[in-house]
Amino acid sequence: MRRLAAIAGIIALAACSTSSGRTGSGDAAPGTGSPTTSASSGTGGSSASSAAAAVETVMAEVSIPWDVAVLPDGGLLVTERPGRMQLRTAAGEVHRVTADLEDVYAESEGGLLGLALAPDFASSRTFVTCQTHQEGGDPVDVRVIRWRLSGDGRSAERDGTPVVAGLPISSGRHSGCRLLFAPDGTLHVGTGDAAQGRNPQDPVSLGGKTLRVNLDGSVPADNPHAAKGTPAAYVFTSGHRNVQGLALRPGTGQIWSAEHGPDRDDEVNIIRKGANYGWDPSSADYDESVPMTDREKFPDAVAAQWSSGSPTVATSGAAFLTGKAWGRWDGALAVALLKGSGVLVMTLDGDRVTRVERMPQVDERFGRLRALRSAPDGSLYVTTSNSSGDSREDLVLRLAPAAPR
Ligand SMILES: [Ca+2]
Repeated sequence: MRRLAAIAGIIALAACSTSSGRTGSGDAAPGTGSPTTSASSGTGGSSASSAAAAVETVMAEVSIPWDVAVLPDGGLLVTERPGRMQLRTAAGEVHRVTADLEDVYAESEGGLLGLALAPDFASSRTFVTCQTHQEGGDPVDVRVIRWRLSGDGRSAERDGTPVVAGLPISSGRHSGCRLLFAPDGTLHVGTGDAAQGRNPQDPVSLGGKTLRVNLDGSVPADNPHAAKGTPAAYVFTSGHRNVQGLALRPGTGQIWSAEHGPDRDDEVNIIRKGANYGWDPSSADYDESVPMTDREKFPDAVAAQWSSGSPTVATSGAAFLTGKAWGRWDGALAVALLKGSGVLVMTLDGDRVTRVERMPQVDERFGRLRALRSAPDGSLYVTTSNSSGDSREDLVLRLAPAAPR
């Protein structure tokens, strides 16, 4: 474990020495900023030496594990961005899941991305993925695909009809794409703006949005633009840059998101039906100097619940911590950081973020962190994101709840 952590750290340092040459929060490649979070986030706490015992590597030698789902029996299903799925059984055996992923366009930030189990997975074995799609080597779109996992977990059968398709793609930059089922059974999809200026505010573009769709691909009748017909009818919220995290707040129907700012202002938002989140880089081809939430242009735009300020930390996956074993962090929102190489824990009072701390168990120990998912037993799964190409430098970690002092 210690050796793996050290390797991850070396890789992160090596990657940081190269410039990605693009403006951005460093999703495709580490940014050039400090790997620590900004003081403006009100951080506190420091690494606790005793915390190391609470971190367990449950999968190694994986390549950009973009998302992880906890199966009802305690097993794990993992998507890897280069276009692979793996399963770890409850007994700890890891094997590849055979699946038709030939069409995945694994370039830039594109590839096999978000993953979510259907609410009835225990009986149906149905799950969904979000992935970039190519034809003849050319990127076509980002789409949500429905799958059925075999009884032995060794293969997945693909449904030929996408749940939703047509999410825009360009080079693969800002492809989104996070998936989350709400308590009412609808599927929420956090998308990226494809680094194209008009998408976030274009009502008929599925880029720079969150979408809400039924598992069978139909439009929920109470969607805000249901009467407009597709694709606008899929849109639940607009004005996003690149939604990377979606988390359901326990005991509520509330969905929180995390998204990347350009060279400032990563955001955590509450997703509200029909709302605009104020990103509009359309004044030039793709003008990233505009505010993440432009309330001059859009007075009704929803203000972020938390913003990184400058520098960014590259907020990625998000999950709520649950269970008394987390102490005062029970009910807090955890957000993984790519560039920031850690996890931020945001304590809430109602909807207000009252305190932001770095989680000592993983702080600057494992390089870039991407996905977060809470398990029913209160533990937290975290994936790293340090591979380049299809190298297998990454880990899936399990964190046992540990109350902060
Ligand atoms: Ca915003």
